[in-house]
Amino acid sequence: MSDMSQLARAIDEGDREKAVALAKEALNNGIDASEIISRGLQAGMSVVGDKYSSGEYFLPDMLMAARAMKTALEEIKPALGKTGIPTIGRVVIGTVAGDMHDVGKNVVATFLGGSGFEVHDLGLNVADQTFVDEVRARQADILGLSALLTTTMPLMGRIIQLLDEAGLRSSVKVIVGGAPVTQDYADYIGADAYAHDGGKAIRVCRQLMEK
Ligand code: B12
Repeated sequence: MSDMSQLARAIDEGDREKAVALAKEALNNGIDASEIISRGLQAGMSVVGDKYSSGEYFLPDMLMAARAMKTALEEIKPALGKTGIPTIGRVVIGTVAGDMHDVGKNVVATFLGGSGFEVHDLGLNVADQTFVDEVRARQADILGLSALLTTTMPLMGRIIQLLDEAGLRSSVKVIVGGAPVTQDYADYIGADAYAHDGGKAIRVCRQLMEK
């Protein structure tokens, strides 16, 4: 009998071998692949996100969990058939132009990818218009903008303005983050949401999808 909470715990512990073995066992026991992903892998990553947010976990814990998740996911992928990995929503994310900081953005992208979002990471130093073009091309539900410098932060407001001018503002939720960014600043530039770290970003993005 496969217990999805055991699989979630293996992800939480970053135990790659155990996660793969439990995922295989669940498949052999006839459990649906999408259920293994949502109730096992994604559930585990949500716990990791919360622990990271509360300061119980640090970056290496989250990276080990993400690695365990990725390997177990590879094991399950063939069983998903044509339906593919079930996705909660489509996210386009990147660091704004002139900003070469991408460690935090990568954490957020990994967390969101690991918790069931389809993530299109545009990288760093991304031109304003590229965000707009990619939101349109990918039909993104959420746009994530990262800025680590006080000098590049204002570009997030500019991108929101460009989305508006392109007629895309009502179809995409914008979430902003980065060390100097605050909830007040997010409100000031008209973003839909702000998250202080990758763990919170999972919860906030899930809430955005419910709206
Ligand atoms: C590493 C680093 C660099 C590296 C970046 C390497 C890389 N590939 O990212 C390098 C060496 C390139 C660099 C360069 C510079 N840096 Co620098 N850098 C840092 C440093 C030490 C750590 C940043 C980091 O990786 N943190 C770890 C991650 C995990 O945290 P995080 O980025 O905050 O991300 C988390 C949250 O903010 C949030 N988040 C982040 N993005 C997003 C996006 C969304 C959508 C959401 C929801 C959440 C979210 O979730 C993340 C995960 O939990 C910071 C200091 C600091 N404490 O922040 C300075 C810092 C950001 N740098 C600074 C400066 C000044 C510079 C330089 C101008 C230095 C120089 N004179 O050349 C250049 C600028 C280059 C450029 N054009 O961007 C200043 C910025 C000051 C300011 N107020 O603007 C800081 C604050 C250092 C300081 N105290 O002076 N830097």
